[in-house]
Amino acid sequence: MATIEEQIQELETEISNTKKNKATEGHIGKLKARIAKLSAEEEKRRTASKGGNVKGFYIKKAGNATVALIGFPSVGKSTLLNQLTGAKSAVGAYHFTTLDVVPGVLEYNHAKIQILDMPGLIKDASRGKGRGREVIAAARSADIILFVVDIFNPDLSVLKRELYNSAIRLNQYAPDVNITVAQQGGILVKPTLNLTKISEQTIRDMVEAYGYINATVVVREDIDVEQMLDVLAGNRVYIKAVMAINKCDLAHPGQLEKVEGMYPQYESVGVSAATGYHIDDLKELLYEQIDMIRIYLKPQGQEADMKEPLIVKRGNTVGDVCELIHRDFRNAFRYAMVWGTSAKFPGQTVGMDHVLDDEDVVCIIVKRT
Ligand SMILES: Nc1nc2c(ncn2[C@@H]2O[C@H](COP(=O)(O)OP(=O)(O)O)[C@@H](O)[C@H]2O)c(=O)[nH]1
Ligand SMILES: [Mg+2]
Repeated sequence: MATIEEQIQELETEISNTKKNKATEGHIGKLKARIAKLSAEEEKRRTASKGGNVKGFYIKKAGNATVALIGFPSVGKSTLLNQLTGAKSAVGAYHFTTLDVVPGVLEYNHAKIQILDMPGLIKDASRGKGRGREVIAAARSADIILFVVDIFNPDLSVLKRELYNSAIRLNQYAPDVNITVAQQGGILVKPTLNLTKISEQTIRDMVEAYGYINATVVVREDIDVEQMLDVLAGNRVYIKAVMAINKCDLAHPGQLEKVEGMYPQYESVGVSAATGYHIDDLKELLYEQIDMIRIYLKPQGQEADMKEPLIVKRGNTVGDVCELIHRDFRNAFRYAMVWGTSAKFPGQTVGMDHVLDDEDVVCIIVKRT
């Protein structure tokens, strides 16, 4: 009996020996679904034998959001961390300076953004090379990935592939597909729109190859084979990614534009971690990405505290703010008054469902006990 690894190897060989075209799409999809299934089993076995979580650097989440610095050795990640946060991560003109994940905190507009300096993520990290597995585990838990590239050597393809193979999806949402297990009836595929990148038959074959016998698959998005695999595997994390193009102090005119042109999919800033050039622009970009807003609280009958805002996720409501202040605030809630851009007029009376805006002033009125 072949081991799981051998079975995966065999399926991968079959895929690479299969011509890729419309006619073989379904077959390849099926093989990939089988690999996904086997990989999931292998992962389960590995974590079970290690008694739970992959050990390594477990970094406590701190602040309002976490940013992971990802880039090849010597591109300037540690220098950038020091520049952004004042943390002390060893800087060296040689590879593999950073052996452990070093956290620092960037305070910007009152938001506290935790930044993790990762050991240089290298080729085959997803297969456990170097400290790869641990680095990936830390990256998976980040809210934002900040790619750091050297302007003289801006290639990212290896790193992108490593992250992709580690079930990390960048600047993408989870596909809008639902699989519901049924008692009978086989596999039913129900698209709610016209599918142009994958056939219903391929979806059915893949779901079956993954091990479902009876299931309804509702597809609300024009997905491709890779996205269907993401749905089946179910372990993908979806993370925002932006880019810092470093060592701009040494660049020639026009060079930054060239590198930016290589990566239209990422918002980027050209910086110099060594001189501090455009570091404020990078802070602003990170702040925009974490999508937090500032809420100033006004105790009833008093002035609002305009010094220390509450930092909350954009889209949060008055009810969410109540919960942050105190567990019992929701129960005791009567109404709130709001000043700022979310209010129709200053001091508007609102309920718990009212969605707040950046820099709103909120006064929450609670029942007397
Ligand atoms: N000229 C220049 N050198 C830099 C810059 N950022 C980092 N370096 C240098 O590049 C080398 C590697 O930096 P380091 O931060 O250790 O890179 P890491 O391996 O990605 O953490 C060090 O010698 C740094 O002084 C920069 O913006 N400009
Ligand atoms: Mg370093």
